[in-house]
Amino acid sequence: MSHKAGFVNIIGSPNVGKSTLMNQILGEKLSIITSKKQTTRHRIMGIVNEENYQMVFSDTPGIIDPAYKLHESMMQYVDEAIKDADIILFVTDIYEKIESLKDRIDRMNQLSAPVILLINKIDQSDQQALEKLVDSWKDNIPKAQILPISALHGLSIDFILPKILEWLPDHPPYFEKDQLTNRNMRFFMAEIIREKILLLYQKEVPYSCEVVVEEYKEDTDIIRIRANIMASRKSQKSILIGHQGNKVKQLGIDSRKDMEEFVGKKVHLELFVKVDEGWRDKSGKLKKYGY
Ligand SMILES: Nc1nc2c(ncn2[C@@H]2O[C@H](COP(=O)(O)OP(=O)(O)OP(=O)(O)O)[C@@H](O)[C@H]2O)c(=O)[nH]1
Ligand SMILES: [Mg+2]
Repeated sequence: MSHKAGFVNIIGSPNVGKSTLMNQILGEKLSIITSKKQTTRHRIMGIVNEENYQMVFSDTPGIIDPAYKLHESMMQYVDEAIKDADIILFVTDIYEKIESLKDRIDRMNQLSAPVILLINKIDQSDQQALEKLVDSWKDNIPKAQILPISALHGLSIDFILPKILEWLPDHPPYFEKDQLTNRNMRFFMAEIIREKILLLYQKEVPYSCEVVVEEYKEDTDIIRIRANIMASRKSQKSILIGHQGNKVKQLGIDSRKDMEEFVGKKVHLELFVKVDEGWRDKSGKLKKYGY
């Protein structure tokens, strides 16, 4: 019996719904989601395994012009994902202006990999506007298969997998058939804390933080987790901690709740706020933090 396998890489602007889409396809919350841009900082693989195929999806950071070395690393993930894709899921939404995406469109047209263009958030569009948008996308990337969807509401998501399967190359599996991702528990725990930071704090603070899980210890009925939140400036440390530690306490409560859901077990969580001056622009630090 033949077996199909390949890399299906999700790329697009910040906030268009790439992570929502990957989670929806997997039926599992692997990637964190917030209404803020630059929520995703890494390439995160989510694997769909069936007897005769394996689809290795990659969620990637939203494409931006780098302002920090951190962003350069993030864009490197995107670049690699464009290069090693067997199939590209190019995500846009009903709000994006096609004219602002000229470079990306050119690149898609030059790629040999097939492109599925997903126009997301159709729950917020009307039929007429959507038809016009689909037509202009057809003109811009003629080779693309275009699907209007809503990742959040699961609209037309069922059409995506059969399309991918049509184009998926014959290949043996790349990963063990019971493997669901390329990331470990520590990574997902750190991401949960980062999501809660994005939700709980304003402006630049979430973007200046990195989360490092220092300890992940599984006992019979509880998992003990110790994590450091690294701020890039001293002034941000006190904001993160809050008056009498109120903010970081809330952060712990919110994070623990999601962690327990993710691991299906009780979690004991300890959080420490530290300063790592200017880490976002230091190559050595970025490497240490896994970028
Ligand atoms: N109305 C609507 N909102 C959506 C839809 N899909 C995603 N969103 C929302 O859009 C916001 C961004 O979603 P994400 O999945 O984090 O977007 P992303 O492209 O991964 O963003 P980055 O990681 O920052 O690049 C969140 O508030 C989602 O709830 C949709 O189909 N309809
Ligand atoms: Mg994302």
